Amino acid sequence: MRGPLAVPAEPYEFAFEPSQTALLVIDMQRDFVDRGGFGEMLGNDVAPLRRAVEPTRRVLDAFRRARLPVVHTREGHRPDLSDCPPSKRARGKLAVGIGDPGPMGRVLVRGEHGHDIIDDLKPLPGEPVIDKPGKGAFYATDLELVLRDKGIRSLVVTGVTTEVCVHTTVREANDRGYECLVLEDCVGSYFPEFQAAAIKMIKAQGGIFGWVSTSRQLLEVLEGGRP
Ligand code: TIU
Repeated sequence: MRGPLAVPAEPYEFAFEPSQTALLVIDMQRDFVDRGGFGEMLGNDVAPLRRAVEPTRRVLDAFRRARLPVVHTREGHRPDLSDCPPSKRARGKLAVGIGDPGPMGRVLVRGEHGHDIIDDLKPLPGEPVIDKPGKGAFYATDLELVLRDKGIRSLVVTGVTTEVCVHTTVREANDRGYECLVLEDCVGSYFPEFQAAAIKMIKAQGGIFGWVSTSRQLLEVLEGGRP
């Protein structure tokens, strides 16, 4: 693929070199996204998260066809919870919290069914999966090393939830010098008002953390005349 390319975006067009761009798919885990998972058990409406799945799958397919790098993340902890701050475990005073038996196995514990990525967006062999103990994908992970080794400078960001792990990761990436394009139909929040505010915050002040566009606009640029 020839670069550079430019996608219509807000606050202005997002220019990127495809060979230096990765797709980041953040925390599309059963426990957050699926009906009957931990997120829904806490009383959240998973519908807005589920709406992000299909557009994200289209973008994922396009990156795979173009042989551009894809990186997935999962939020979770070691089975002994030695990498889970006690403050995180205690937060919310939940009857069922991190490490406890939940609807899809132990909540946010690596290796459990609910912790893994939904079938629709299942990583392919060769696509790195970054297991992260925090909300941000750079904190206490080797994501930066993985991106540096691939020569990545720009990130197309998708995943959940918009105002928590997506925002934290975009802020971390921005501080490290990465250019982030967030696809608003490929990110989701349990709270519509947080979705709207989180998207506005990224593109405010001349794009303080990054750019915002849609999957359709990106796919038109990436795959222009594809039948
Ligand atoms: N991945 C992610 O956003 N983790 C969260 O805990 N999100 C909530 O919105 N709770």
